[in-house]
Amino acid sequence: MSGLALPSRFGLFAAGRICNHRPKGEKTTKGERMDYLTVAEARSLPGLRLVLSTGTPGPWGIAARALFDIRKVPFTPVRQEIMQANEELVAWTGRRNAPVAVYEDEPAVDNWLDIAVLAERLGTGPSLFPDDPLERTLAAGFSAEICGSGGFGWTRRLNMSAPGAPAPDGQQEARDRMMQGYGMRPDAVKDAPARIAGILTGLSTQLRRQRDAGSDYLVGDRLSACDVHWACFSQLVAPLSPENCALPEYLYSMFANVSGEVGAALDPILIEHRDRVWERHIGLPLDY
Ligand SMILES: N[C@@H](CCC(=O)N[C@@H](CS)C(=O)NCC(=O)O)C(=O)O
Repeated sequence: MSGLALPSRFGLFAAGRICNHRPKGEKTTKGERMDYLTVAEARSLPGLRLVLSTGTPGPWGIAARALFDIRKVPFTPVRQEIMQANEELVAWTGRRNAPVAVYEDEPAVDNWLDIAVLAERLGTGPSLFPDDPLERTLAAGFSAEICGSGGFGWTRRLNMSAPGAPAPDGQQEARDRMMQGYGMRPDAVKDAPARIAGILTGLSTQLRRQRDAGSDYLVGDRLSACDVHWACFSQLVAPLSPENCALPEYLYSMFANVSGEVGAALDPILIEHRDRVWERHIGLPLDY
């Protein structure tokens, strides 16, 4: 479908938001519209199919969506159920979780870098990577620190989801099982705060340098994928306001529960930056 048909709350950004298929009109738990096809409905369709977790603003998925939107790549959203086996998805893509991007009959991709590169290749909107090779390396490095295995998102997930942490009703066991697949080990939980704080400090140090040099962005003088990655992943330590992103109560308190060295490393410049990126480049409110 065309972005022009979207509700006006998307504002100017609607012109760039071009999911090409929203046939079902399903409402999410917070009543916003983000319509997904099932795997069975989507797998034979042409174009880009983007598998996303329904009912949860998983930062990897939200970032993938934002990158395709910014590059103006139309996609069909496809449903993944968090913590579930997602057998049809596995049969189609070899993946159980989200996001997964499948373009035409090409192999599915699920890694943050492969997804950003696919968006760059298919799209026509502003580039997601700096032109200068050294700046590009730095930008990819920041994205790796934010999204990569052992990075900010990965480690914060361990930090938030230690056994016994809040889970949706009756889903404690499923959550703990899922977390085994995301590196849950006692030593990983113990070491998580220092790792998270270190990454936050790296990002805020860079943002201060950039601000002193007159730039609003992490690298160079324009938006890169790493800015979008930080904006989307920042929810894990500083949830967007309920007006901008309504979260289930358990998720909001989990995201907002920062203390100790993580809290101390949460420099306001990190939040100013992510608010600017959401407002200027991604668009609010966030539906999911
Ligand atoms: N494939 C991604 C990571 C994806 C990921 O961690 N997905 C999580 C996001 S919270 C997910 O799908 N969780 C729900 C589930 O496992 O069912 C990457 O390698 O960059």
